[in-house]
Amino acid sequence: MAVLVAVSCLAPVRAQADQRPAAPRLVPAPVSLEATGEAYALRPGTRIVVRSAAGAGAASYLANLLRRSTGYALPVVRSETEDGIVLDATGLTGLGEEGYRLDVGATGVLLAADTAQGLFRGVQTLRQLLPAKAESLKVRPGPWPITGVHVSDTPRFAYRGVMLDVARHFFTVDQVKHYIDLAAAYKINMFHLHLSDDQGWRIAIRSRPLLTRIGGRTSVGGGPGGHYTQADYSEIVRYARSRFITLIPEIDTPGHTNAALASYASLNCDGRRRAPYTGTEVGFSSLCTGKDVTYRFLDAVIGELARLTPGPYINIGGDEAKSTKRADYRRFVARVQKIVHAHGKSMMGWEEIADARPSADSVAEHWNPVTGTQEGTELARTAARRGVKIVMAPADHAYLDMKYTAATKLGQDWAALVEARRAYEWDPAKLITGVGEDDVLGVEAPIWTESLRTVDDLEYMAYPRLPGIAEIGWSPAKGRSWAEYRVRLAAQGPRWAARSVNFHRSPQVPWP
Ligand code: TNX
Repeated sequence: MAVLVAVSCLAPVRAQADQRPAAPRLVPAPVSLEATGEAYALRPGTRIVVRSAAGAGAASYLANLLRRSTGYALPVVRSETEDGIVLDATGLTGLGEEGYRLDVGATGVLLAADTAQGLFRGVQTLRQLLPAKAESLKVRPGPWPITGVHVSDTPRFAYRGVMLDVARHFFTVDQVKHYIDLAAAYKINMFHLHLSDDQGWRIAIRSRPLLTRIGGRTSVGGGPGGHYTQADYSEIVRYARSRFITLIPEIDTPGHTNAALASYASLNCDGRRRAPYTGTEVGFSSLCTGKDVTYRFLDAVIGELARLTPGPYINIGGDEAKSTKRADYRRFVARVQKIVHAHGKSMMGWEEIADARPSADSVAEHWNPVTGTQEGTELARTAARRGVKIVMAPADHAYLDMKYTAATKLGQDWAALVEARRAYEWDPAKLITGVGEDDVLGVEAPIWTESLRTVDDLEYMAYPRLPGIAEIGWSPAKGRSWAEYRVRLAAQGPRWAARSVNFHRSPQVPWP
């Protein structure tokens, strides 16, 4: 057991309290954290020890990460007795699927969880107990102290997601992996991939080859577009899974479908192919909801996607269907929900689907920038009343494509200007009257890419806001405050710098 407070016996009681070791600056904040004042020194001979096969994934992930920066061998060994950095998934913490306990003392590190997933989340905490240079992609000189702590941790919400729009601008498999990796560090566990929109169709569907041959060849601004083969898609699924992140594919319907309407004439009510679209308007396209061919098409697309997707959800979009009559929209969503169910999945969609009597296994995503009892909050309330769980992604807090300030070159401002503080200062269970903690499945930070073309662009818009959304999803609501959070957030800056992440140096944050 570590000595908690290193002070002289003569020190008065008051002074003892004041000299408590400073807490390490962790994001997201764990449920409980106690600094011991000790440290474990990572050395050339340190071994990463797994007590059972369940620890192997988290152990090799940690070893690979730290080998890069320390240059140490860090062998992963399986042993019941050895010390070192010990990963133990014995199932005795009682902290749930994603919970973990982490004890770091001078003589060793013990990370314990009930599942392999819990160990992986705990490894993300362990990372932040090392100096920032541990994130470096090149070998750096030591020393490599791991700050002494006792941590016990488990998430507030089961769903903590990010969404990436690869339709407006296409991102390669490697770029997507990079985006996933950065988010995994903040205990994100859901990856919502926006695979189709007016400007592009990004996933190969074997039975409908024109979707990628025609619909895949465009993007905003007239660039060349691109698409994932089914093997590419499976590689993204596998990669996310190795980070204990569930992939949720979205095929946006019945609006946001110009790329599909340009590929197959039969999907249009007038039987005529649409011209490709490379602008940034929304709301002008619609599948022909009265034609059977539309549902045969969706059955084929959803069927192929469902077979490639181990996660429980297929996202059918459903947003901004301004060119679909309301009654048609309702019938359409009800019919597509049946198709999703027939392929063994649950339906997810933007909050508009709440209006179409989704079944209780469905999930609706709140995105409109409205709060309290304002007009526009009815959809989320309706979802809650029908027992449909809600993911909170209010555009005026959680959209990573909103400009930080009027001077931000990238992004949009239709919902709000969203600086780091605004992205952090909200509570998913208090935003909308009639939508409480039990109605909320979790939070998501979407990044729309009309104006974002490169990984540098994505990084700049996501950091430092994404960790704030991740903390809202993970950490207890009680005691959260911007004044305290901004100091912990500041400590992430050097970690991003060490990995060459292009983050926005928000003046609201006291970067070191
Ligand atoms: C609205 S929010 C959209 C997207 C745009 C985004 C830009 C939502 C469900 N739909 O189609 O890309 O705004 O911020």
